[in-house]
Amino acid sequence: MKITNAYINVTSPGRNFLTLKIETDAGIYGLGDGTLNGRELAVASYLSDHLIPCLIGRDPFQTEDIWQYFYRGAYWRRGPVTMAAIGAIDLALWDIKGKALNTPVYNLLGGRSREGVMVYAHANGKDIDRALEDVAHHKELGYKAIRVQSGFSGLSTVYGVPKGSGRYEPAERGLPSEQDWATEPYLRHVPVLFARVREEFGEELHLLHDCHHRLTPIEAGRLGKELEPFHLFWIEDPTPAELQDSFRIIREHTTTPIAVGEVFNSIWDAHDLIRNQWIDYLRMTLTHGGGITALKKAADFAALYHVRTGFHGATDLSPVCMAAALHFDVAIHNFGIQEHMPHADETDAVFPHHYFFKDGYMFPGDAPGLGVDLDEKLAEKYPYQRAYLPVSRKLDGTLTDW
Ligand code: CS2
Ligand code: MG
Repeated sequence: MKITNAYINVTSPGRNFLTLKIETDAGIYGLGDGTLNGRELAVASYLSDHLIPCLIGRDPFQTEDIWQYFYRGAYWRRGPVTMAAIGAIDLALWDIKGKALNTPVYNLLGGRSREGVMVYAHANGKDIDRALEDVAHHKELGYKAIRVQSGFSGLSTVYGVPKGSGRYEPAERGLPSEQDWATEPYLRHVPVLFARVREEFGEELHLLHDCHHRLTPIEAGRLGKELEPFHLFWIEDPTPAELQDSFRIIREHTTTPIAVGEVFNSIWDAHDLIRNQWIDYLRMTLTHGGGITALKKAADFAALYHVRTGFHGATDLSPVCMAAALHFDVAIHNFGIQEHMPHADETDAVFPHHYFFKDGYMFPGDAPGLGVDLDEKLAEKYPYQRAYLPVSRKLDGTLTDW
């Protein structure tokens, strides 16, 4: 089998997505998600102008050699744009492989290790009472695990809480908005929030919280310790992870489990975190981490150190990435949990798929390949509109981590 053509599709059904389609001389095609929220066109150019010309004529079954060709062959290694482009190619090739062998991709990764994949939902509110209402709503929908974020007095906008009544969408059209941040009221607020959630819903519900890179290591240690009575499933991105050694400090102060990695694009971003057991869950996702070929190696390495997966699954990863994640999640042994932010209806219409949600779990479906498609005609109705993630400033105006 040979690759005969490949092209990108940029569409915006509810939000921007970049999809790669690879066609073969067997009439089989594969899809890959290359979406990099706020930088989609950089990945589009990296694919169209640099990688696709080198793809034509290759054997799509050679997932390992093609991965190495684009990783080592580029000379300039790693980075979110490069690895999202390689991730898109890799997902499309695994899609082709599954279709050609007439089997779901999970069968190429060891087969099903479990029936369904436990997922977690996002519950949020502008204050604790609203957040509790949203927890109740998602519990009603059947979720066994819920991430809880809420606003608190002193800040006009808070990460993870929609500004208006609409859905929380991590990207806004137009230039980046600026949001305020203040650590001290946040650190006072979060333990109160989770005391209320546990009081209202008891101990059974898995609770998660995203600190979104905003604390110093010792602040994260303090928060983790103060949350210990509420037995969280994890605190996420407690501190920026460029200095992996920061997590040693957090670990010395708390037993609250730690998840990190949605902004990672290489196992080298997590190497020390894993081998020192400074984290409990790796959040790297297939698109941004270089695809199934890369993440299978990362997950197997993590398994040696009791680290499980907890893939990123926000709406800025397309249904192609979600489908691939569910095939991966259902197969690997050290699966932890999968993030699930349901896409907008128009997104699901552009990306028809076999995966489905039922009673707190998701199932990849049994279609050959990844079990997701792209309705290119419908996609044309949603032209790309540049959008950005917000930036964040402390109350004194200092730019900080959003
Ligand atoms: C968040 C994301 O889902 C999460 O855990 O951190 O919503 C993140 O803010 C966006 O994916 C950024 O594009
Ligand atoms: Mg996050």
